[in-house]
Amino acid sequence: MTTPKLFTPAQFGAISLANRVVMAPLTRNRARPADDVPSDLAAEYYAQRASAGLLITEASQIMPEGKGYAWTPGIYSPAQIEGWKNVTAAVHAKGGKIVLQMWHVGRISHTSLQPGGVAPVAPSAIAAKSQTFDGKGFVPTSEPRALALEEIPQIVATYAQAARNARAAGFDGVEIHAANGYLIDQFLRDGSNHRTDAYGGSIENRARFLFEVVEAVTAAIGADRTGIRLSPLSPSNGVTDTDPVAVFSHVITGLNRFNLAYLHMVEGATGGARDTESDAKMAALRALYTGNYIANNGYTRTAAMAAVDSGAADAIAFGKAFIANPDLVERLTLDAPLAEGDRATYYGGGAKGYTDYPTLAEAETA
Ligand code: 8OZ
Repeated sequence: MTTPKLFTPAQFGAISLANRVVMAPLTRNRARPADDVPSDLAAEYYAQRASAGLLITEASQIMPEGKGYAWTPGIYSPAQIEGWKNVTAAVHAKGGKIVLQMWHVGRISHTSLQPGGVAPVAPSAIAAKSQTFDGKGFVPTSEPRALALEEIPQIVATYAQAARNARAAGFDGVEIHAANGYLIDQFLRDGSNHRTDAYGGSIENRARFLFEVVEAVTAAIGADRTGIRLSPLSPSNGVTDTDPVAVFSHVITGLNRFNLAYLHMVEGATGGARDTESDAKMAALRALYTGNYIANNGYTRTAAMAAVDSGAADAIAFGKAFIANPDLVERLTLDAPLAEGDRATYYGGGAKGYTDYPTLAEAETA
């Protein structure tokens, strides 16, 4: 029997993957509260999962204003860069590859998480119908302040600086988080972007911020080390849009010219069930892309193998399955049973539910 393509190597730009099973970005809220430095346990957590073809880190804020939840890590301070060095060294020591997901939450934040307790920033002063976690409990997201036109270039430049910081921390590359209703997605959608300047109105204008970020990041560290994640049909974080297929047709077509390491798409509703209507729309959007394509959302082993064998995807990102199965690649290879994660320890806490899930071999000898 030939090896399913899912378990064979791939080359994504400058990054060589040993297989096509990717660990999706997973927010775990365990960074050091005082300064958003990745947890001391993060190196062990990621290294345990290093047999993935590629690890994508949890979303990490590019600047203090880009933070929207308690205890998420940053990639802007020297201490954070040092903290991430432990992670990349541990993953590389085990032969893994790891990219950092760069994040600005925009309006998905709360004044208590912002420097000086001020309103978070967004394309327009429209509150999301969403909630965030402030360290004590779930709170409604705060009404944002609309970014002034003059402030936008600085945020674009901060993405580029974050990408340079990620490389300084030893990452193989970065993933631009343009999904799930955060800042870049807020610019794309007409429900959250009511601007009347060059960044609002037409689809071209709403996509301007995304393309400026891609331009700046690829200029800073190379397109062959830059990926991007989109979630065209996801209602995450109160996203609304009258014509997402038109918006993302423009975005995906425009991304082709950059020759990125990869495009990573959340197919359908993030973390939700798959449905045939969104599958048909996603297939049409996917067909527009000419480069390496990572598919995500609810893939079973069988569906993942079929998607990669058929060329529908070049790799598959698994999220929740990686929480409780550090050796997910080995389990998928063997068609072994998968462990179930404990939701109570997904967000926040220490080693429990983070670094204490056994591999299959450890579980069998325990
Ligand atoms: C779960 C909880 C908090 C944030 C995303 C970064 O949805 C997130 C996230 C997920 O992309």
